[in-house]
This record gives sequence, structure tokens and C-alpha cells, in this order.
Amino acid sequence: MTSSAELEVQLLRSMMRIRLVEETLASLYGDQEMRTPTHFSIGQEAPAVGVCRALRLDDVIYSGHRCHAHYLAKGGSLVGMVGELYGKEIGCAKGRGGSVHLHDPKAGIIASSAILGQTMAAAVGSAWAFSMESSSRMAVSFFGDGAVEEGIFHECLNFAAVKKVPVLFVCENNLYSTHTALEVRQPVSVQIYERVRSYTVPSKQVDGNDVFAVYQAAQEAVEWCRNGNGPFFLECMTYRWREHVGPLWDYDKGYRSKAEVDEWIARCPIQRATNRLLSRGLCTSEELEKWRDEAKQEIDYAVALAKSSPFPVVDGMLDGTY
Ligand SMILES: Cc1ncc(C[n+]2csc(CCOP(=O)(O)OP(=O)(O)O)c2C)c(N)n1
Repeated sequence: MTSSAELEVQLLRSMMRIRLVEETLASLYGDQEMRTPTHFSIGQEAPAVGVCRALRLDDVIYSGHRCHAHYLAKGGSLVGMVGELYGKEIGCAKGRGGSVHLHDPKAGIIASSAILGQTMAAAVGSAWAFSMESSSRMAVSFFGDGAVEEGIFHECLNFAAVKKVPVLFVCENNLYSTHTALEVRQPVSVQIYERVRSYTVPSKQVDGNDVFAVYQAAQEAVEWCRNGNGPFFLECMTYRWREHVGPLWDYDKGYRSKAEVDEWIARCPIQRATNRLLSRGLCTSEELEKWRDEAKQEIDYAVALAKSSPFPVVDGMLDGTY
């Protein structure tokens, strides 16, 4: 049984580790050794960590193009991820898939795909199978506010509601789809979490930069789904700090201002959780430093291993592809 103090520490450490992994990869990206388009989650770690902590190992998750945080939060192999970004045979998709195809079935990470919305249907399929088997397992689909504009989203909500399948839809609303703001794409007078209720799917909107709020909401949602009540929809309000794809900052692209980005950086989910733990005496500055060092060692090892590992051999390039 995990105490609430231990749980809070775990949530913070998980976010710190994910941030350090991504910042390390972002700093190495310019070396041109990772030849894969890479969508960083820096700034939006809390939904991944809060939701995955509420799940069991045998629950399954599906993600999209921005999948690093989900993969790591659910327990995906770090070596498998870094190896994949370097295109090596030790990668989780044997170097064939790149950053947008992370998976690790042992940890319940079934698939990630850059085709917007596509894995929602797969998650609903898994959840339907679980309910037909009378299993207590459940499925989660992570996606962004842009993906709710895909037709498949509506099909999935409808089907999941009709069949009452145990699926949790997690929308990470970071206010942008590539370079287009939500307010010019969707009628914002009706919020996303309110619109899904027209399918009778219950929903909640939560501060997606508050990992404890996300965890609490996810726990309630998971209980709802697991108890045979059908799907649930969680909208987490958050923000992507770096460019849509790639490691850089993008104030100069003209679609958002530095002031706006800075405002969200001031709401950093990791800083907020750190402040909360420090102020309540649940950790010390020395411990924070130690956790960072431990994560750094693990990451340095994964990067060194990925760099020194072999590429797939040409003769086997079609193995595992279909
Ligand atoms: C079916 C489909 N249509 C369009 C695209 C191009 N595309 C890739 S990412 C993206 C924006 C996605 O925005 P969102 O779902 O909000 O996720 P975020 O990038 O903000 O995490 C688009 C339109 C795609 N990959 N697949």
C-alpha cells in the first residue's frame, strides 16, 4: 500500500525523469543522429503521469504522435525508446518506427501512431474485448485537442457509449493543433468536455498542469470505467512549450507570443509539484538533486547504448513491417 506522501513523491519523480529524458534528447537532436520527426511533451508531463499512475500494469494505453511521456509514465523501457529514436535494432520497434511508434506490450503500451485519432478506435476495440471477456482490465486513449476534430473521434465516443466499454478518453488540450489555435478551429463557447456529453459520455475538465488534480480525477474515472459504467472523458488543460515537432522554441513562427509561452512556463507542472512537496516537508532539496542525478545516470546509459548499438541489417528491413 503506497502512502499518500510516497505517491506524491512518485508523481513528481516520474515527471522529473520524463522532463530530463526529453531535454536530453532535445539537446542531442541537432547532432542529426536521430533521424525521426520528434514531438516533445515538455511542459505537458502531468496528464501522462497522473493518468498512468491511476492504472494497473495490465491496463493498456494507446497514444499518438506526442507519445514519449505516455510511454515512459506507463513503464515503457527507456532503452527501447532511446534506441528507437536513434533508429537502432534495440529500439522498441526495432528501429523501424521512430519517435511516433513507441510501444511496449509488457508494460501495456500497445501502440502509438501519428495518424490523428486512429488509436482511439484501437483503444475502444481493446476495451470492448475486455468487457466481452468480463475482465476488469481497461484501456486508455491519449490524444490532443486537434484529434477531436477527426470523424473517428465521434464514431468512437458513440460506439463506446452504446457498448458501455471500459475506455478512458484523455484529451490533452494544449490549445493548438500544429500552428492553429483552438479558438479559430472549434466553437469555444461549448468546451470539448461538454460536447462529449451529447453522446452520454460523462466527462470532467481538469488543470492539466496539476499532477495531483489529474491523478485524483483519473482515479475516479478509472473506477467508473472498471465498475462497468462505460467510457469516461477527461480533458486536461495544458500547454506545449517547444515547437510542434522538433526540439526548438518557436516564438518567431508568428502563431503564439513569447509572453503566452512564458505565462505557461510559470505554471510548470514540475515546479508546482516540487513547491508543494517542499513546502509540506515531503522532500528536501538534497533529495531532489539525488533523484535528478539518478535519472541522469539512467538516461546517459540509454543514450550511450543507443549510440553504440547496430542499425537494423538491410536484409531484415521488412521484418515486422506490414
Ligand atoms: C489523420 C491526420 N490528419 C492530419 C495529420 C497532421 N497532423 C499531425 S499532428 C497534427 C496536430 C495535432 O494536434 P493535437 O491533436 O492537438 O495534438 P498536439 O500536437 O497538440 O499534441 C496534425 C493536424 C495527421 N497526422 N493525421
